[in-house]
Amino acid sequence: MPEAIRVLVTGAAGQIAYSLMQSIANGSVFGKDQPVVLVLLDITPMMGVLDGVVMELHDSAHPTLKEVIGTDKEEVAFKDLDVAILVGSMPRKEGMERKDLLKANVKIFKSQGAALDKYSKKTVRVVVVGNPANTNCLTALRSAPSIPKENFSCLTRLDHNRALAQIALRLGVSSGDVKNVIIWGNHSSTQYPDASHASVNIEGKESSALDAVKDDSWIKGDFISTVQQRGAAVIKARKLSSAMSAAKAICDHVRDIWFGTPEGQFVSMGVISDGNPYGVPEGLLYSFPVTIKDKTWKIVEGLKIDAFSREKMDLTAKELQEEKDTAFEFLSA
Ligand code: NAX
Repeated sequence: MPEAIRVLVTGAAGQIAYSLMQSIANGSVFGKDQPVVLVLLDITPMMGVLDGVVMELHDSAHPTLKEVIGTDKEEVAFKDLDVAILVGSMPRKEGMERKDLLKANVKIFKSQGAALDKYSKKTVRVVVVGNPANTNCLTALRSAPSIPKENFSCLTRLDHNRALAQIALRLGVSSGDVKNVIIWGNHSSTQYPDASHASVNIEGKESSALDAVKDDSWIKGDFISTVQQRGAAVIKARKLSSAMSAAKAICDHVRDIWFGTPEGQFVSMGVISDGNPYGVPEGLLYSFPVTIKDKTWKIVEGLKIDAFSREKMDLTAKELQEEKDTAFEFLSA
């Protein structure tokens, strides 16, 4: 058996974490032979609830779960981490301005970034889920200067999976038959779900998604808006935000970081835009198509970008730039 890895989940008393932990504990993310110490962080008023979660994890009797630690202290939570999954954030409350929301989250992710810097392994892989996920990830990255920027990413895999599913539903195939959709930009309604590089396997025959769908107006219209608005649609129906699908997407994202992406496939992930990839301004945490090998992502190069895509990619970059500017005012304050 290899040495146990330490994996932190924040927002651990919340609904996404509740759906997520079984998969981490049962070996579906890091492998059936990889022991895991699961560290769970939430805020002090949630410690009673967190006790219940810890009890349930013990009661699940997973052979790969070496230890469970529930805490409200950052110095305990961030110690010697191999993986940090930052789910907890300040939710938008009624009457709250976007600026106030950003300010509250800068405070949380500045503090957690500093804790990563101080207590975690320099090899730690950090995945930010809590919204606004891209900008929270950028804040944490900025606050952890001793950890390589490439170790940080934010979750846009749920949007990616939603895009796969919409194409699969349209064609009557399974999501596993569709690959290489792209989510560009922000995990918000300005994101650009792009099917123009996707392919589909229908009865053993591979073709481009555009040729298989044969409906350009759907690809450029309802497909995009359905994926962009899917989170809101789930809230409207369930009266709660996506949790099961979000947890599944986190597992997909972290598993791909750990084991790499399959040959010939890329996935979407928010990463730093250093080097101006696809004309996206430097220093944004922007979702790109990536491949992953040896726990290191690489942005897919050379994809053709037409005028329609360009406009949508720029629009979501503009929103991220504005979020960044506001967040960094608070960061340096
Ligand atoms: P819940 O409200 O159920 O849980 C959030 C938990 O975070 C609560 O237990 C809360 O006490 C805790 N928390 C708050 N501040 C904290 C801090 N400073 N340290 C540790 N814990 C803290 O929300 P849930 O539905 O689980 O969603 C969690 C986050 O994921 C939200 O920000 C949500 O917007 C975001 N999402 C992001 C997605 C993405 O694709 N990036 C998709 C799903 C989800 O909407």
